[in-house]
Amino acid sequence: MTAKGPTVVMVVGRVNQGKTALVSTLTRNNHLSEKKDCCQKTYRWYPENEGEWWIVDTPGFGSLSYSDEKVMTTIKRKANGIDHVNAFIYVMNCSKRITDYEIVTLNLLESQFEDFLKSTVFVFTHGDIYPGLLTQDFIERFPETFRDKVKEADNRVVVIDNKPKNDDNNTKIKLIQDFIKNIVEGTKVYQLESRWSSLLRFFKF
Ligand SMILES: Nc1nc2c(ncn2[C@@H]2O[C@H](COP(=O)(O)OP(=O)(O)O)[C@@H](O)[C@H]2O)c(=O)[nH]1
Ligand SMILES: [Mg+2]
Repeated sequence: MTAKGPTVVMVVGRVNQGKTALVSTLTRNNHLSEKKDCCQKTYRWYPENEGEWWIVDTPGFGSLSYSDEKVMTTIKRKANGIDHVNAFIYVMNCSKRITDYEIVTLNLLESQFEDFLKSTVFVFTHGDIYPGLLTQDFIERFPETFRDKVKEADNRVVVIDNKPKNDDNNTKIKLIQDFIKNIVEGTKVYQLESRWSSLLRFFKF
């Protein structure tokens, strides 16, 4: 476990999947952000009886304006007083077909964060298109290569709607929190890099 500091949850994924909207949902900041910039913002999240958690919204992979390498450098760097990550949320839009790009992005994250999937919850946004969907049935429909990734994450999958007609996300939020609690109880903590070492890596010294 890390010496001190809050539980830090980093929200990652490809662009335009609902990462920022999910952060709003989780932190109960109910308005959805329509902004599409490449910035990394940290929010405080107070899950019931859990003290203070921090949640980091990150720029997405697969953007036309930023290379994946630049996004990775941003993600791996200490920023806003955050020097470690305890768990990740990998966000995908469940109304879109799962493509190989997703596998490429997951492989990239796995290459940079040891045992990435062991510390990850998969959250699917736009869940309103599948009302009453059982998560197990949803997982069964995944292409095999992707299903293997999810299996490595012990099938931690949550489908959520960031724009619910009536505010019924409490169970889903609780499920995400419980998954994260389980991950955090393990010993893995990801230390982030100083600005200097991330620059060195960027220039491939
Ligand atoms: N209907 C619906 N729209 C969503 C949901 N989640 C995100 N969006 C919309 O999808 C678009 C992309 O979301 P955003 O959070 O900016 O994606 P990001 O690039 O991954 O941060 C925005 O227009 C959001 O308002 C959802 O669960 N349902
Ligand atoms: Mg965003």
